Amino acid sequence: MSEIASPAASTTPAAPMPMVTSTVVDGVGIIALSNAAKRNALSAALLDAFIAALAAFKAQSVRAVILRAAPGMKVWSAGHDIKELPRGHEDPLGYSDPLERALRAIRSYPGPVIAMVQGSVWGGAFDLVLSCDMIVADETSSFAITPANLGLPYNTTGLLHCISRLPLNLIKEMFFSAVPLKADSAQKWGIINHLVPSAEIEAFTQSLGALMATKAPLAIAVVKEQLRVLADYQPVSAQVFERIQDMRREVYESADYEEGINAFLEKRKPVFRGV
Ligand code: LCV
Repeated sequence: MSEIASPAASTTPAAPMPMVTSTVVDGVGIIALSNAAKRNALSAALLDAFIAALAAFKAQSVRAVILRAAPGMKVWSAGHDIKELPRGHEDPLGYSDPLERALRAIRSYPGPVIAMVQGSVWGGAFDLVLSCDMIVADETSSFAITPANLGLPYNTTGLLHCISRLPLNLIKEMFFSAVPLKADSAQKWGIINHLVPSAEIEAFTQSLGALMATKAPLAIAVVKEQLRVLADYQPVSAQVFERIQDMRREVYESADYEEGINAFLEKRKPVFRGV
């Protein structure tokens, strides 16, 4: 019988836990955000791992994807990693920002991407779940968009994502108050497709994904892409776009934006002075 080598005394440090795990179950790709210590804050490292997992599913022609938090997490995602937000004189949500790249990866995936939400969703993570094709959530879910807590000028693409999904009065209340919207209100406003009890949400979401994975993938992909192009189509003149960028630059170069980030890092409430 071959000798079973005893594990060598580990001299090398244990490999860090992956921030994202992925698997395929009955033809459905499942990506779980797994950085519990940082409440799944959307750091460049986590988002690059997410984008890579999605690309791997695309290469394997996985027809439906579920995006979830690892089991047992009370926070689905704490939103953009505030520690990685650029400080002043740089657009905090520019085209090449890792969060924006992740949103585009979801919206261009040639199959349904279902956000399965348990726990609280914050800030840019709200944009992330809205960019998924549908949302299944349980009674513990809540949804908040929080630039007003940071003094951050949200970007036009993100506002367009909201406008194409939600009524203006709800968008304004969520952006201006930064108060989390609870599950029952999210269902009432049509943010979530299905409100499912915690005990049933995994099986429900898996069966929805598995059902869609049996349908014609080319027909689904072409409808998804048409809906993306049509929903994103908002003719804006160059002058209007430049004016919007000017207005946003004034905000991300403001003392309030500095104060918002510093207050978070110093774990205190921000004091905004409108300058
Ligand atoms: C980095 C974090 C974060 C985090 N970044 O746990 O929408 S916009 O425009 O605002 C956009 C730019 C955006 O998405 O901004 C981020 C918006 N997110 C938020 O405002 C949520 C900030 N986080 C929280 O309010 C709390 O962390 C929640 C309520 C999510 C969870 O509270 P809980 O008491 O369970 P802690 O606050 O103790 O956080 C645990 C660790 O995660 C880090 C936080 O700094 C702490 O790290 P340390 O243990 O090193 O202190 N963390 C949490 N959120 N967005 N890091």
